Amino acid sequence: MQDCIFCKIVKKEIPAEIVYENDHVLVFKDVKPASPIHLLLIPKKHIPTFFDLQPEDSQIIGEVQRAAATVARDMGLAEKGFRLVSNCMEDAGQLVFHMHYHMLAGRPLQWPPG
Ligand code: DGP
Repeated sequence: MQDCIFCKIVKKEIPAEIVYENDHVLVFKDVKPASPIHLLLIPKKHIPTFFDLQPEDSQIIGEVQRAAATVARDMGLAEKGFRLVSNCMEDAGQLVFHMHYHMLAGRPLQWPPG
């Protein structure tokens, strides 16, 4: 999508610190980290929110989640773990309308979140 910042990162039109990429998934560092490790995991396909998911997107979303495990292992998080969260629309604080998961790790995290 033309005006989507994450689509521009996918197309390498704007820079990002990419840590993992495959045909369907891109993982890069969040520009405003909320924890020592804060990554964004996105489908390369432009899907604005969960409400836009189509049946054929199931595999892509599964790949995003599997990429979380791959990246976490590579980053040495297999022992301590990580949190994966996705903000969907206004009340959750979604700012970028290209579906994404935040991977937060590297410190004990509070629960419930604010
Ligand atoms: P959310 O509120 O869930 O939509 O989170 C959007 C996140 O995206 C937020 O933590 C900041 C991050 N972000 C926004 N623009 C950019 C960017 O251009 N580059 C990177 N790396 N992260 C961005």
